[in-house]
Amino acid sequence: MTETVDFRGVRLYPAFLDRAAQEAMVAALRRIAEAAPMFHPETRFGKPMSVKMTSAGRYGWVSDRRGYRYEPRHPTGVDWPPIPPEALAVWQAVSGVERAPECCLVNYYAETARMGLHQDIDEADFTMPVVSISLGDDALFRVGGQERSDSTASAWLHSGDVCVLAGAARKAFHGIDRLKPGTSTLLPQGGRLNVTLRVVT
Ligand code: MD3
Ligand code: FE
Repeated sequence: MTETVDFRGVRLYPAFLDRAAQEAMVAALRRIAEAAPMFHPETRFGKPMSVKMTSAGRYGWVSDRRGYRYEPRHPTGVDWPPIPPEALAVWQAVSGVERAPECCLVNYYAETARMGLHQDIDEADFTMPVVSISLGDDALFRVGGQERSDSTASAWLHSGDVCVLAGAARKAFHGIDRLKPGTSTLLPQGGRLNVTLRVVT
């Protein structure tokens, strides 16, 4: 079992997935993107996000001019594909809860993509953790407190790292400031994939 590190209430499992497990996860994510193609969500202001996204599970996360929300179908109208067993196994190993995740959100960061500081508060039950899996290039992760004005701290996330956001950290502001391109050979085109598993209802 891997050691954990506490980073501002975020439980980090460095190198939780070995190379073979990372490759299997990427293959599973490619199958998700074949069924439910990645898209650049639009912010409330109509500006496309730099990160591309898709989802698996009963609910997927979408954003457009109508706002941010979970939807039972991809914008094209197709059902989201099922959450892959490889991702469910990570959830079962680290989440500490009995409920199964209902959304597996897949984020793709090209070299220059970033994600601004935000909270994940569109879910109904904040006693349910969020589990995140990093794949590909290193990413500079920033986490603060429950108020946007709270001080923040940063750490690099590496391919194969898993984070568990539970307790007070569940509602912490967080974001991805930048990638360090060329730091991983996992994805032939470079960049970074992040998987977050969530209970939505
Ligand atoms: C800390 N994704 O999809 S994952 C997101 O790397 C998101 O793609 C980032 O933020 C990414 O919403 C960060 C790690 C993460 C996820 C949820 C959190 C950190 C969190 C919720 C609360 C605090
Ligand atoms: Fe988030």
